[in-house]
Amino acid sequence: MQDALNQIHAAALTALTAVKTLDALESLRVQYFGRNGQLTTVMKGMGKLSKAERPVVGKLANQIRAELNEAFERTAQELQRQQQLQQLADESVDITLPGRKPAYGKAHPVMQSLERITSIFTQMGFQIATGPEVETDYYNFDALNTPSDHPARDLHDTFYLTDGHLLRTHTSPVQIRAMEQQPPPVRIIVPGKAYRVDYDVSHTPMFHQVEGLLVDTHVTFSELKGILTSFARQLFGADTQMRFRPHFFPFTEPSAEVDISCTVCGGEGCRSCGGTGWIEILGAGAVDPEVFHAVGYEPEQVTGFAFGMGVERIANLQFRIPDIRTFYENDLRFLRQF
Ligand code: 2NL
Repeated sequence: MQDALNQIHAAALTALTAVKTLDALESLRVQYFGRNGQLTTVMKGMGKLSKAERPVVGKLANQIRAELNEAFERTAQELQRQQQLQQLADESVDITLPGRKPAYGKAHPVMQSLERITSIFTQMGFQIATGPEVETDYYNFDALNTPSDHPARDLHDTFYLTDGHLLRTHTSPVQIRAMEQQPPPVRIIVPGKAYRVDYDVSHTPMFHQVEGLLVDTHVTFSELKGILTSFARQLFGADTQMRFRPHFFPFTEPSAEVDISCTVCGGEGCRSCGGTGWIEILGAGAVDPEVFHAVGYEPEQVTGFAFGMGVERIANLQFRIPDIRTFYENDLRFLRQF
């Protein structure tokens, strides 16, 4: 029996050195001290010993139990200490790490162009005006000297809604509304979305326009040329050349399409300008008397000029995008380049 006790003692001490967790320690404790534990079982058998053996074996058993208890207690303390150290290491914060940089958003490239265009005109004294994108036939066409049977309506493929409503095909209706609401002089710039049934490398069904309108008692075509020349030189550079080509719009007379010297070759002729040296950037003209008549202005008393440009087209010239549809595909790899 003494041998058995000594073996249990030695085996328990060896097992203790291998214990790595408090859970493992507890199951080891049960294995020796539990109700059916090895030490408990041996001690239960002491009743069968002779009177002479009992005190000797009993003393040894008590001594071993005390020693093992103490060893278990020491191991428990050591494991608890290790667990605490591990927890501290896991939860430690490195205060020397640099902070995370917040991801800044920025304006969409088309909006960057639109804001540059409008700011050039506001610096020249134009006020920004905006209005509804869902319009009536009257504001989008009739008031702009484009009645239902006018051939110019074929130029716009219009998104028609119900009840005589439509998605505006240009931002011009905003100028009509502005003139209805205030007497001359008017000096406004109208940025906004417009819609046409159109989809190819240079057209998306939704696009942006900036239109301008200046109405006063003695506004001339030469002032229009001066303002647009100043605008183009601020946007494309001081040595930009201008060309005004006669054109037709239902709402202006006379009308012109306006070209700038090619931003790529400077006018020599290259692939970008189709070998002509010129690139069209906007349309313009003197406001047709019929338009003044529609808004209640006296055509004999006032003159005015108006112009309009496509923002995607200008953004395209600035950023040189082969297909403007990529502006609206929401691919961040594309958009982050601007
Ligand atoms: C273009 C040409 C243009 C206008 C827009 C306008 C507005 C009123 C009266 C007269 Cl209320 N005209 N707008 C005039 C000429 C040209 O736009 O190519 N736009 C992209």
